[in-house]
Amino acid sequence: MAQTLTEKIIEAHIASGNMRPGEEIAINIDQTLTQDATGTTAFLLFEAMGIERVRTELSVSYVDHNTAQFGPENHNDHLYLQSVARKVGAHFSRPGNGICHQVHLERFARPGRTLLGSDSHTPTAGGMGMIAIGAGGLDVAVAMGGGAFYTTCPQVIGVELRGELRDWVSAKDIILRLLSILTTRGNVGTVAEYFGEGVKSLPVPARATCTNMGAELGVTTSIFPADEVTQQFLAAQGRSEQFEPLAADADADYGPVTKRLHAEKDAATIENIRRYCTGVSVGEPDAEGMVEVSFGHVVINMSELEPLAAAPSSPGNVVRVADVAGEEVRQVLIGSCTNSSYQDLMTVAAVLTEQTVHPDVELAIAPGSRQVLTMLGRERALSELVRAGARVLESACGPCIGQGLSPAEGVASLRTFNRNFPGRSGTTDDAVYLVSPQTAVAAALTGEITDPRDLTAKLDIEYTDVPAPGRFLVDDGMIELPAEEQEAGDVKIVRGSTIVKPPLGDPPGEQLTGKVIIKVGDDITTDHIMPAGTLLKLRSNVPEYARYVFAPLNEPDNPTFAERAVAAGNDGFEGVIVAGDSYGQGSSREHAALCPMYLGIRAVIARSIERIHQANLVNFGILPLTFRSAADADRVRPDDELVIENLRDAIASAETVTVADRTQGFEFECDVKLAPRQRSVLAAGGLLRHTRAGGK
Ligand code: MIC
Ligand code: SF4
Repeated sequence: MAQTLTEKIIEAHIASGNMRPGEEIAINIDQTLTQDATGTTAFLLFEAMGIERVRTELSVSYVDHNTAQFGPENHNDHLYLQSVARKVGAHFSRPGNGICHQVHLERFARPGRTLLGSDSHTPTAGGMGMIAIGAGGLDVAVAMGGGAFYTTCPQVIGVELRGELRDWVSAKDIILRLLSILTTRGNVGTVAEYFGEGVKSLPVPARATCTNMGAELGVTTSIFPADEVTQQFLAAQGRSEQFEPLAADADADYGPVTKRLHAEKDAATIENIRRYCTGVSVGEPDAEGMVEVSFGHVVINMSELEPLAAAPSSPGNVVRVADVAGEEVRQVLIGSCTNSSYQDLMTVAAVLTEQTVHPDVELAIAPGSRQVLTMLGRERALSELVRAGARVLESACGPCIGQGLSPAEGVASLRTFNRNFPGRSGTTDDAVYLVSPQTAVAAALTGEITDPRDLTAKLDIEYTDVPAPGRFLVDDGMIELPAEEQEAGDVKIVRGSTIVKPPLGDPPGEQLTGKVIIKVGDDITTDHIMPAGTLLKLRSNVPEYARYVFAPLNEPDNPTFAERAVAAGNDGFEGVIVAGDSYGQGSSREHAALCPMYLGIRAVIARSIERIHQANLVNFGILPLTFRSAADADRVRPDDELVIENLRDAIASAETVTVADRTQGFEFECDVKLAPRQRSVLAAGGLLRHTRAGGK
């Protein structure tokens, strides 16, 4: 039978299960990637599993998130990560070497392989034709130890690219268009697979922009075929021998894909699906106004694309740049794992040549890797950026994760990043637009949102096409190799006092006697649950970090979420979080489960939960449940006492469970959407206990 590329790679790596979409499968993992903000916990958990050496083909530990180093915490983490990598057999990419996804694409990503990374943007490497999936650190630790990765066999959504991008329009506009069609919700358990005659016109880093920001769709991963363009990229990186041509079979079948949408609230999305998808059918609204929309595959004609932006404050809030043009801009930031490649930054430098940044705009640029930065220097583009007035930042995540450069109050900030969740920039009520490098640099010159196609008329700037380099500057001097196995015993692991062993979960009791500690609405991200920014340095210290769970939602003069959870625990209750649709969007940070678990949270009841977060909840022994009806979700209130009887039986096998709201005196049904292995993990009190007890 004809297969998609996703199916081919999964089939070649399947460890257990049937390849039927929706069923649980386990896949063997060739490579892993960790970064410092999630990696310290991942390696501490790896150590706690009692495995001495990594058993993958390649494991790379990057330091790119926490590089500001206010206080000793960050450097303590770096030294721990460097020494533990040496000992257990992982490569170590030193701070300054670049953002994990950019460096991995340049130096390690390989067509046909599988990669599991403790960062939600791991799918960046899908631009190279590999299956690259983001997961919690504990899942990555298990994979480093040679364990398979358990997930739902995905349904493959086809994204056909036709035509060719016009001048000033870029890969960022492709993924923003896709976000306007598929949205940030309702794509759990799917993979976006690109195909079609348009693919060949996109260089690998442009493909990686699309697969990177695919994370914002909530898909398991995104993937491009591996073709002559991939071959050329690998050759230019000095890795020709790693090329393998890969594509879906010509007659591979995509779809049909079905989405449940609200006939009125999602009218614009339904319109986009009609416009950009094949074989669309829209059903009749049910009692709640929801309709089933199904389609064959997405078709994006790149020749018709125009510059787009994700307006504040969601990556799914896509608008035409032309429609917001003229809005005043005070800050422009170019970088992040989405748009910081050599070609991206050379394009920016070409626009800035002989120009000066608008006097009212601050422009900062973070090259994605040391390779990009040194090449910009060699081409004299770096000096042109600096001359034009750009502030050049180190090759790291920096402002993307709120590490500095927070915008002033009430001003628009244009960023080439992938997330504009409220407050993520470090400024409350921020107004962050996500745009392409072309649109970003246009605003840096004009001081207002500008369609970059207008630059010629406005400033007499002609479009410059930057070709893919025939040879990248390859220097792996900042990637340390691990100690040989026989010498590993002599390596001493450096443990600063701020590195605290993560707590273990507990097996469930006979009954859950819970209290609702918080009730939140739709689209709650892990940035709401466990904010990063200035708190990021607390990642290796769960008791400290846990004080800030749901910090952005705490109300002044009232007890914090952490205080309420602890008080409920002292009164004999287990904590419950009640949420709306798409709970746990965004990052892979397992602290959004680990810290609530530390505070006594034992269940999350939501309308729907995103994939990585659902897995993290299970890994730390928190029961994820979904409301069967919107009316029940509306009715439950904060502080209500909720009881689930026969909890262990429910975890073992139930498809639904009855929750008694003792405060209001009513009962409601929830779905228990757990794969068989997740049930065993929960019964054991979390993945660490499950693995220690010999579980797979
Ligand atoms: C992010 O972009 O939110 C992060 C920071 O890279 C996270 C990982 C983390 O929280 O450490 C992610 O995307 O998974
Ligand atoms: Fe770093 Fe931002 Fe990419 Fe996350 S999204 S890995 S914080 S650059």
